[in-house]
Amino acid sequence: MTKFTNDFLWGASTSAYQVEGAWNEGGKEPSVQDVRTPFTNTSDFKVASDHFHHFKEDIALFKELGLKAYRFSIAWTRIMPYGKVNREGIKFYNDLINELIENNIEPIPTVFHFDLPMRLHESGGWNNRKTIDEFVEYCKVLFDNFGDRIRFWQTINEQNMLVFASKALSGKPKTWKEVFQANHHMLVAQAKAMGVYHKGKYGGKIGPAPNIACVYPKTEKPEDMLAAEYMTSFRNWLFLDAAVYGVYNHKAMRILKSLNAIPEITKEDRKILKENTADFIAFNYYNSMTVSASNGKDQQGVDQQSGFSIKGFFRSEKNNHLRTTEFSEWPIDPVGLRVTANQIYDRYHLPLIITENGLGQEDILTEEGTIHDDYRINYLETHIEQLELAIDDGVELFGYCPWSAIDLISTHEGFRKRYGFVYVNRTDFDLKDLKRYKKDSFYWYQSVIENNGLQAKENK
Ligand code: BGP
Repeated sequence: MTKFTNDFLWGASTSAYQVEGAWNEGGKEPSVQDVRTPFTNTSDFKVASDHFHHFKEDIALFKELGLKAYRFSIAWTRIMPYGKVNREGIKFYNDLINELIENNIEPIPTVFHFDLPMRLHESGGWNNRKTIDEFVEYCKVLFDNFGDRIRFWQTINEQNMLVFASKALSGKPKTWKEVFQANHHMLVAQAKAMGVYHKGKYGGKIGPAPNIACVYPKTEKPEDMLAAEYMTSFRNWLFLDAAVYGVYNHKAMRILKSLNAIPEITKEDRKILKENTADFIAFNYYNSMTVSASNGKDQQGVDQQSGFSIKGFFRSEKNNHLRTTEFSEWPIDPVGLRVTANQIYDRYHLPLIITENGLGQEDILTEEGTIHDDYRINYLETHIEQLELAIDDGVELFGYCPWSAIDLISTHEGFRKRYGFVYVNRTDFDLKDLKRYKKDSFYWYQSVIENNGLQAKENK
């Protein structure tokens, strides 16, 4: 018997700057992602998978895959280039949303996924309080134009990773103080946008989409447990407590104090946070974390998923019980997904949807046009098994959208690191014909969706 409800949203994910391309078409303003120097040996984001021009063909493939939902992001720079509403941008997303609906695929948009308009970046980005108003205005345009067809809006993708990997995602290193002031402005912007949405009675639900990872203590030492608790508060609950309860987490505050990074929070900000909270929680999960008590050295992580350490509180450790991915050695931990989903549900009692989870790996296109990605099938299958168990535990889970629906450019590791169910024929520096091919994982996921879950092992 399947554990998943009949209306469970089996989906898949992408984000605008990683998949769309057409970086300077349709009246679009460049975003920080369009203009930043690409990481060594990786493509820029100018063409990506050219989804902007191929979206109908891609949605036809999503329909064949059987997707019930498509989680994508809207490019702020298409909708409000240089601060003005752009009809062409609105038309593009109207066409995309309508095409999805005509194919019985639920559109689940993210308002902001790492691609701040360049103009705002140059005037201080999220450190400038004015960005809050720009964001809220942009959200209102989205709600007014698309709100009649959207049931689930996500505000900001992985705000916590934007904070902890600010170098990778926005170009230049900042002090902790600057980073957490920017973070505070994002929290206020998110709360204001949720308020505008609720007040406007658009009829759907709205929530945040952070990256949440459970944190294990390296040993049974009480100090390691405390370290795990501190990291959990700092990496996870700081963001969700603000979005769901409208408060700053006390242990995260303790760390911010020691980093001399407590943001300026006005009385009005506190009120806004408290009065405007989330209806559901979307979260991305790739791996768990493991920490021990701090050894007094402060080291930063290298990318958005890898561990990091905070002097006096916790130190990231390798978990010797887990295999790791080929790229960047992220721990592979399906049970961690069950733990994470339970922790979130325990704490907030809101419906959950997983908006990213997946394996980035190089794929080989054979001469017959096939891609044998059994490693990806294995990754996803073991994670879905744990979701079934989480549902058994009582977690209210209404959707699962693996990353990614189609190959796209990794945040910092280029096109070589592929995640899709659909292969896109290009490399980092050769655009080839951008032809789409179905991977083995495509047919596998198609049958998962058809069965509304994994088939019992003995029937396979
Ligand atoms: C998340 C981001 C995605 C995506 C994914 C995979 O942090 O929300 O945009 O990039 O991670 O990470 P990467 O592309 O670095 O492999």
